[in-house]
Amino acid sequence: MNNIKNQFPIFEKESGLTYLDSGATTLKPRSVIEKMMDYYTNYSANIHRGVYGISEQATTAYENAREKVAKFIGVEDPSEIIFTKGTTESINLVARGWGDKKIIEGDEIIVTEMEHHSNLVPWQELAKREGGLIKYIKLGQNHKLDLSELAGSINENTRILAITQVSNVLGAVNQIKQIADVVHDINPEVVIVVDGAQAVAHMPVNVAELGCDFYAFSGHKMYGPTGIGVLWGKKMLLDEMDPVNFGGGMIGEVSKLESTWAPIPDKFEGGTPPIAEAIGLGAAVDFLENFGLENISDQENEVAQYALSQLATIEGLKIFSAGEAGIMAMELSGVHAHDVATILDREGVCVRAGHHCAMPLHQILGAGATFRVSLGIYNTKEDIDKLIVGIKKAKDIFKV
Ligand code: ALA
Repeated sequence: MNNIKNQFPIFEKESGLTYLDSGATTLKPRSVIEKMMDYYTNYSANIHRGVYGISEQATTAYENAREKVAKFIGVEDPSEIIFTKGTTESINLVARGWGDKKIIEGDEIIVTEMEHHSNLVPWQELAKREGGLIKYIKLGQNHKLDLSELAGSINENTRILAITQVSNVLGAVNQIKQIADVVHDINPEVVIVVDGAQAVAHMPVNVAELGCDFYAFSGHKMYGPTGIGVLWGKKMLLDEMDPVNFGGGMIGEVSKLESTWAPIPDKFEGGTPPIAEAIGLGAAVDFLENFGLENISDQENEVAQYALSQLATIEGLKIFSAGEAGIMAMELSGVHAHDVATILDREGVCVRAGHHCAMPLHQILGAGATFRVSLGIYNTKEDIDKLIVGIKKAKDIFKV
């Protein structure tokens, strides 16, 4: 993976850029940008509507992207891939489309203490609407989940387990297969919804092997465009779900007072979809597969281990990380996370600061705010050296 930065046009303009915020969004490779430009320049027609050449070309490109995404996460039937705006919309679709129909008073929804608000708030709201109960899997040692009480928390009222595959703060990788097995041994009916936003660009994912029912992720965190995401669901569940976005393209028949719905995936893709974005996402899949997810994971892990070893030498730095998936949040004693991030910015180093859309987790960690390093395919040990210099400058400036 030598000279990978050459594939990202942003580095031509910003040669001093040290981008350590891929958990927020990844930079975009030339191949993705060009694929989208090609659509806009050469065949920017609407899909599924025209019988003329460029509309059919656009439809084919859009549906090819769906097939690529399906293959990418080990799904045989591309109609199980629903294009959404992103992970948040995907999870909200399940909460509304499946949850509103199926959850009744007294039903239990299990979440974990490390969830991003996207995989927490939709379930809180569903529970409020339908009279459900939210229960938590707690954080244990080493910034990993404590699974010792998992079996005890599942019962005949459990309907949903909503869990992230990779924490966007701790980088902890949850063993979804192992967790799904425990849950389904006790109650085979539990629907397992996995937030894969921080996983898909960093490790091979096969949803059948994970044993989950729904899997959600975003294009822009996997070198694709913003405005496109994916919800994968088992066909049986998607078929019984209600659509939540009504209008053109998602109907079967419409009469003056009643309508029926198109089969999946169209049922959930009302209105003109993000065509260029879907095509760009297909190119992002090609980009990732060209390197191989195993190779990407190995390289990111090597840089992450180097980062952890270097960060450990800085006095007053508390690191909240399981040391996995290239994600590590931290706190510098006596300096607010936003101040650290601002000083790092002056050094050309981009990190995210705040609660990273995980307020309950930060309360549990006892941290008001943290700054977070999250790696991508382009990061090197030199990037980490610049990070370390920047954190030391922050210490000097604030005299801590
Ligand atoms: N969810 C994204 C992050 O963790 C935005 O930064």
